[in-house]
Amino acid sequence: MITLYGAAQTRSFRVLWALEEANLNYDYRQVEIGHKSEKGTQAENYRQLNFQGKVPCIIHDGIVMNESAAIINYIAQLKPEINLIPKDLKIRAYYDELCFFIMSDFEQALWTVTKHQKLIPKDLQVPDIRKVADWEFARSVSALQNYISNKEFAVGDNFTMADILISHTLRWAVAYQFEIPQNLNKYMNKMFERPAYKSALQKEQS
Ligand SMILES: N[C@@H](CCC(=O)N[C@@H](CS)C(=O)NCC(=O)O)C(=O)O
Repeated sequence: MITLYGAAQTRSFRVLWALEEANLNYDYRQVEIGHKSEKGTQAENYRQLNFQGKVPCIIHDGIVMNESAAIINYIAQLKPEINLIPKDLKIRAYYDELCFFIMSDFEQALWTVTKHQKLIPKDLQVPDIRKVADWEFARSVSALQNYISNKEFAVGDNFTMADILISHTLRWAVAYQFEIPQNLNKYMNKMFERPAYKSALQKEQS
């Protein structure tokens, strides 16, 4: 059984969705971001699991993991028969490139805006950072537009965890009023029709 620590409208949704796609049993525990209370991410017992004091965090079979992209890849490998991660070396290389692009480039403008709107102390927030983020986002969304083009899935002919990473991050962009091109919008909405996405949403809201 996997234990997932998460919070609504955060990157832990990626893990919830991945668990639903993999059809694995799990125990979802909601924590309070930034709080020192018993269920807070700054509580001493939580920080012993995740010294970043962040979500997501999973515990499974004696290991603790704290990075969303690494966690969903791990989940994919627990159920190899579902093909949620490519087995072919060259396709896997492309998959990795795309996932690292999302985590190291595409996500960054969104994360900067999120932090400056609500996470970092008020006296450190720079409202004008939005201009820089808009510029950075425009650049990386154009790269993503090329990666996805008019494909149904990001990698190969079937759904993979890369689709979770990309469409979840696109949803984040839309929530923060970044404009996304039509092909990416279409791709994202198609992903949200998946039953596992809907189950994950329900789980997050319950
Ligand atoms: N690279 C990490 C980032 C995790 C992260 O920053 N999580 C945010 C929520 S999406 C968080 O817990 N923030 C709490 C904080 O910054 O105190 C991942 O993708 O797992």
